[in-house]
Amino acid sequence: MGGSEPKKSGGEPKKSGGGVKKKEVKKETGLGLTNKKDENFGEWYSEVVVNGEMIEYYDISGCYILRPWAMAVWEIMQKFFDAEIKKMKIKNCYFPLFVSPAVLQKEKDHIEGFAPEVAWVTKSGQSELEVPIAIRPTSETVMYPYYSKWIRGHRDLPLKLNQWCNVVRWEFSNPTPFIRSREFLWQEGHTAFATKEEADTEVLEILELYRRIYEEFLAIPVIKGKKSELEKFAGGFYTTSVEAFIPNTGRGIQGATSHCLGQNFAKMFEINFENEKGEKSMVWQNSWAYSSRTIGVMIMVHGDDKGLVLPPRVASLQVVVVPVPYKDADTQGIFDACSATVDTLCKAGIRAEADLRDNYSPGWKYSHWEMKGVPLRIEIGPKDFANNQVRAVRRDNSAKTDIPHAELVEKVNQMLEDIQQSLFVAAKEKRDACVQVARTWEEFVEALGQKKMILAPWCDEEEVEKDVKARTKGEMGAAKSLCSPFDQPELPEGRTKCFASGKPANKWSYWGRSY
Ligand code: 86X
Repeated sequence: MGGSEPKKSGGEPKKSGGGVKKKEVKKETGLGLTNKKDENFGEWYSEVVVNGEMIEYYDISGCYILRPWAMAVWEIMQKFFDAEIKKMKIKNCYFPLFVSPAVLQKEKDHIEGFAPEVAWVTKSGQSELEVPIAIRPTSETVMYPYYSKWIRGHRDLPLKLNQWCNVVRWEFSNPTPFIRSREFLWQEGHTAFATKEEADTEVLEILELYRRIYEEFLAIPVIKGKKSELEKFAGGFYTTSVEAFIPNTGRGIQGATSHCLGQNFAKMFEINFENEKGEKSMVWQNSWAYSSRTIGVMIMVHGDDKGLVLPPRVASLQVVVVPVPYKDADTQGIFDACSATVDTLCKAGIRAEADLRDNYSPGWKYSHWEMKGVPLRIEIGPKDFANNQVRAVRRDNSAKTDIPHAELVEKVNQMLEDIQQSLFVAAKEKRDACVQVARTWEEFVEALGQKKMILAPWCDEEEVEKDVKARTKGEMGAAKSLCSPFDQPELPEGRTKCFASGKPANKWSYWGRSY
């Protein structure tokens, strides 16, 4: 199992771990985590993705099996995003997985830096292919030749396409399930407009959908902003992103990107049209994507020492109902009450199931569903049964509430809402506690050492960012700019100095180590 490359953390499964005590607990129940989130984050993560049944490790390093429990989260987000982009008149399509070398090379300027990550098919059976074929790392070069063909006049615009697909980037630095894998799932949107204004508007509309995926579905606070010249997509005009933060590692993580490509690709691929005045013009393009990385961020932000914690809106199972029979109780009555409870909840549109297996104890089932992160557990024992009530236990804070059967749907809906909200608030408080304003280099270095995300006034010069990277290089990786937030604190004109160069600052920017 696992790869052959050396690993830093969180990447591949480890054979052993934990002390004797923890192992004993594990033996008793067959459940539980041997690593604690705050003590050994990387190991905790590798363990939780497997024990929570999100991932199975595969025999190719950097490739992971997405189990139904993870795929369901992906599909819930997909359903939302797909419906929203359809409202924007964006249409789905599917382009081939394979790219000819000639087409891949067309965009050689920005491919150059990426070339080592491109995977190639060189053989069929035992015979060498005459021309090796690349596997798409992204689809600009695959799609844009056909944009050139399909766009002739202004009536062909805008052209707004999206595809849900997999891409392959043969990464060499420590692979981590969901966060950095060699194959991943994403949607990639590629749109073409007659005017810059239309393109600019769409960039922000899509970015808002990405914010909503993180904040409203995954309950993760993000910062919307613009990437620096060094960190933007080199082939594009400007890059916007939503940035999340992982408090345990003190690293920022790019959540999704929405690029305005300007007319760079239109030039390369000759995507021209005749405008209303009969003149030849070049289209303005955007591209945007979010990937299965979203799921990894969710696990890292919300998971705890008992396992996954799924926000209700993305949980394929929102409520698990567990019977708690006693020797001399009416076992059949309790089991029937569980089934009836599930029926009532499902009819109200709540995703609920009963765990009626008779070969596991209630305690084992509690641990199992806690490990899998189900937001709410309902227990029905003899006393609950007699009183025509159920006991609800929240996954996020273990709070217990007795609910009379008559109020079941109303109360459960309320609790799920509440869990969703609490997870967001808790994540935001934790994130905010990690944000540090730094006005000088000394403050910056100190905050970086404390695993903070740093908000600093900056002169916005590329050379200065390169210098920051060079000066912070080390075992943990260099610091870089994460984004310049759209929501800018006040910056007194001419009186604020850049934290790194001492030159006049012209914007606030977030900085930190990142994934
Ligand atoms: C950059 C840019 C862009 C469409 C997006 O971020 C949104 C969706 N694409 C992707 N990028 C590359 O262009 C790239 C190219 C090659 Cl050849 C590669 F091996 C890796 C890459 N990684 C990122």
